[in-house]
Amino acid sequence: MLRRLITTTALLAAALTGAAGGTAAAADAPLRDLAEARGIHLGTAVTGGKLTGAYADTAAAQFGSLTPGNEMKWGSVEPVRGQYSWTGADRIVDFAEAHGQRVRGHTLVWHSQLPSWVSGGTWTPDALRAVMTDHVTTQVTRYKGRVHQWDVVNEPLNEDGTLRQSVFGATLGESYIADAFRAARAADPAAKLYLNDYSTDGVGAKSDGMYALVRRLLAQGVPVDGVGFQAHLILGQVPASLEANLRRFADLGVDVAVTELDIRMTLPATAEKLDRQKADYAAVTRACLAVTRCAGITVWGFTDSDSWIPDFFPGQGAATPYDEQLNPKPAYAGIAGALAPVAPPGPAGCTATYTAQSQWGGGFTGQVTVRNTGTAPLAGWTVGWEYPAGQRITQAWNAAVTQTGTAVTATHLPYNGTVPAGGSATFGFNASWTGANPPPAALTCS
Ligand code: 9MR
Repeated sequence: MLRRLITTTALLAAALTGAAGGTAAAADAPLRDLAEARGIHLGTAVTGGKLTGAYADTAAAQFGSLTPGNEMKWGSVEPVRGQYSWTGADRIVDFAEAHGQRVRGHTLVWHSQLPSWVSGGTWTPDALRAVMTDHVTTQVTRYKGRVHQWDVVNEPLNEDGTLRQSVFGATLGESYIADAFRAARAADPAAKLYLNDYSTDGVGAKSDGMYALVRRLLAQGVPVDGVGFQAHLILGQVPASLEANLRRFADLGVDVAVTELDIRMTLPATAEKLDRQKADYAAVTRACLAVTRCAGITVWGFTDSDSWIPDFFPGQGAATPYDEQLNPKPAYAGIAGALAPVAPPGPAGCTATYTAQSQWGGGFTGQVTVRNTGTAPLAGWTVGWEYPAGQRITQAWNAAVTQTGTAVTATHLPYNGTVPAGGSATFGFNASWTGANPPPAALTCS
């Protein structure tokens, strides 16, 4: 949990300024810094050809990780068998390095955006396996040490969780996944290797299929380091089980990441919809933060002018955190707000003070006030004192009070254990006395 705590006071101050200002622009700590301080990476997909001017400035300033939207796909890098073209991919990797950003490599083996010599070829299993592992080896070797995470296999499953009958699945069965991961591991042992898919964000048939697949692969010793959840979401429909789903995969012993986040809406975007989107972006961010093995979040394009949504879903759009003019939208503030620094808990502490209430022949009523003198809430309290003159507790309220000889111990009840910083709780008791009834010399509180 320590990695979730902010240590930089400057960031805390910046975020507080932002919150007070209430606008995205006022949150002057960039998303990438807010995210790093909370132990995750915040990235974006980019289009290499647009990396100039304000687009480049925003991508560099706000995001700690870049993913080529298309430039590392098989069809882009090896359009002709054995002839590689790295220009587009290099441009993004070079840009990332120049701006202290990581690179998520996307993607090595996918049924879509394949060159026609692969998708249209007639393959024996051995020939396809050789071509695939050559491709993986060549690309991962090319960027060895420069790509932090690879989506080794993308979208391997059908909606019902069964293996997609792509050219790879149909020709090689599930074994192609293991072979691709092993080739990637051999080419760059330090890169984190991910299996990535869409519509696996919440618990359901497809994510159950993915879960079973990851278990099988791990059981075979296949080097799967992480599972990517694309999270192409619809306004108001962040799966309620997102966090639980991420956690169940993490519990298998792999990292998880949100890899292609966007949240689309029916156009036109209204203030109300943008507000809803802000809450949705915040919810996804919180889900990742809540899962220790969630490595980060990548948005699939940071500006609405660079989003795939309008082309693929006519009438839908406005899916990213920036508008087409590169102004931050409420969604930006949703992410920033969720990433806001968490103040570390201050020193805990409490004091207890005794007040005599009333006294009569042989009996008396006392009251004790517990004060939280720390800067974090008390999650419970115990008060102790001595009655060397022989007083005996006979009855108590608002605390469980026990006495052993002269030692009295009072502990909170279920309803009054939580005491906010600066707050107090009070309990009382009746006791008997003979001879003398001096007040407690000192009370301890812990
Ligand atoms: O953002 C990509 C877009 O520019 C392409 O036209 C599209 C073609 O399928 O691919 C987009 O990215 C996809 C990603 O690579 C894999 N998951 C789904 C994404 C959206 O289609």
